Amino acid sequence: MLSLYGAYRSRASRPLWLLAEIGLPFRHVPVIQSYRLPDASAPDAPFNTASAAFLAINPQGLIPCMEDDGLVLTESLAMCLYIAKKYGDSLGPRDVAEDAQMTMWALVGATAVEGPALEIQMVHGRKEAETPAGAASITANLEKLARPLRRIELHLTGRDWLVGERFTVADVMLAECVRYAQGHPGALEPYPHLFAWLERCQSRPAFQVMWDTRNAEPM
Ligand SMILES: N[C@@H](CCC(=O)N[C@@H](CS)C(=O)NCC(=O)O)C(=O)O
Repeated sequence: MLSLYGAYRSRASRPLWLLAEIGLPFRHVPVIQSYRLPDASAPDAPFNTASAAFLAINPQGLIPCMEDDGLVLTESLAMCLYIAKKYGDSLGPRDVAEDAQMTMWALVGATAVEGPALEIQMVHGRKEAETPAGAASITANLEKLARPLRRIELHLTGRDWLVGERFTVADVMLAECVRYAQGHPGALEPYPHLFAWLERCQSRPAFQVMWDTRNAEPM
């Protein structure tokens, strides 16, 4: 049985959403980020990214981590692609061209969207956002997002989904990268097709299962 290590309040949300879409039984091991604990090395600390037992599985000390039939993967988007291809049926690629497109969208998410979107999430909603430095950081990161989001907006004009006219792992991976910027009012306003696509993705029952489980976890 596939094992998925990582709290829902982490990039584990990506494979966890996908697993819920597929309905695949799996073993969830709730590893928490060590920086979220007052003392990660305390004897009663929960299983965390600095625990020796976890470092034996992923020496990078990062979640998520996946094990399936002896294969260990780190990198949430690599896990998503693997799970979709092995277990996902139409959520995965039907041919080499779709495979390439799904890989492309994963890389757009990882290299162009995730970084600035996360920066926006980290500043937005905090007191820092009201300082000149915080506001400047949000503006700079919105500018960094402009090119990839415009690219996605154009692609989704006249399309419901990223690849193959159906919901696939590409939508899971990219939606979970774009989500970080979603809380900032106006961040997605210039991109109405992207905004509508994100709403379509997030209204799926499997997303809701993942999201409700995530929100039930302690902050
Ligand atoms: N590129 C990696 C990033 C993994 C990552 O940074 N995970 C964070 C949680 S979302 C983590 O484990 N942080 C723990 C730490 O920095 O000690 C992926 O997508 O899986």
